[in-house]
Amino acid sequence: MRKAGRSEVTDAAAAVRQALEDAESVAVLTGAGISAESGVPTFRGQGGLWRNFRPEELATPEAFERDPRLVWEWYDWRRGRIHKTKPNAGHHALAELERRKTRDGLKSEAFALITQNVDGLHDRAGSQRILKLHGDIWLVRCVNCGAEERNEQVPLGELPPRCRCGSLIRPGVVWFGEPLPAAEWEQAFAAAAHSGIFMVVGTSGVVYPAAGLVEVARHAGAGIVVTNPEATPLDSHATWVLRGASGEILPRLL
Ligand code: BV8
Ligand code: ZN
Repeated sequence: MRKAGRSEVTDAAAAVRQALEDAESVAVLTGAGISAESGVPTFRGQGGLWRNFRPEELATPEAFERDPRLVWEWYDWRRGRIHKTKPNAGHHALAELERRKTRDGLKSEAFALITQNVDGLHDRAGSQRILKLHGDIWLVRCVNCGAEERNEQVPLGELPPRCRCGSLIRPGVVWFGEPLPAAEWEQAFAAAAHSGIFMVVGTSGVVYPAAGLVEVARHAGAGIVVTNPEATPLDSHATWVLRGASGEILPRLL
């Protein structure tokens, strides 16, 4: 993919800005890349590795079954990293876009933020309608009695944490091989299927079914905007590709 020069991005950004203005409904799919400028390591970029493990090796029920303490050491380390960060201009731009699209109290479906991220930075940036497809690192759940609570303690202390009922507590995230939460998936699917503009920000587009939402939107006739400093498999579906960092590109769309 040819590196678009500054002028091409500006022209495309102008076209996207107009399309966002005109769109009846906007849906956005974000991945780890939108949090990169906040200092949260992405999964597949540099720094995505921890003690030479790949995320696919630790973010699974089998890994937790085999060594719950090791998996919790990874999550405790990530919680500690995320705890120190704050939302960046990209997160804030999406919260502002939502305010603009829903300002006239238009139907709340006018805007949907669909995220694969578990870091909670969209919440802290003030986004309201957030569909968390892969859960939330600040939620913990008992594997036995299902008791779920928000836990923002950093570090967690005794690992793995145990529930009052004596069973193991797990992170409230969706692991590989696990189904996505049904309600969030259905709402995300509907948002993609009814979107006029579908934005894809900071995702390598390799994890399904989340990445499949782009095709749902395209089949529904949505304009597809991909924002990423690198080329991704989703670029082939894009109406516009804005090559660059989301913290720089998204504020320029407002
Ligand atoms: C499911 C939560 C079915 C945990 C995550 C073989 C065996 C088993 C399963 C499969 C298989 N083949 C395919 C599958 C399906 C599997 C899958 O897709 N695997 C992939 C790896 C091939 N999917 C699943 O298992 C899903 N479940 O299919 O269930 C089912 C149905 C019914 C009943 C039973 C089962 C569940 C997937 C969810 C996994 N959980 N996370 C945790 O966080 O610990 S996925 C993980 O990857 C994160 O959620 C992350 O968000 C996600 C995707 O990664 P990205 O967000 O894209 O991040 P990445 O690092 O890859 O890319 C960052 C991008 O940002 C890059 O492009 C970079 O260029 C860009 N960037 C960098 N800087 C910036 C930037 N962009 C903008 N600005 C910048 N400044
Ligand atoms: Zn319990």
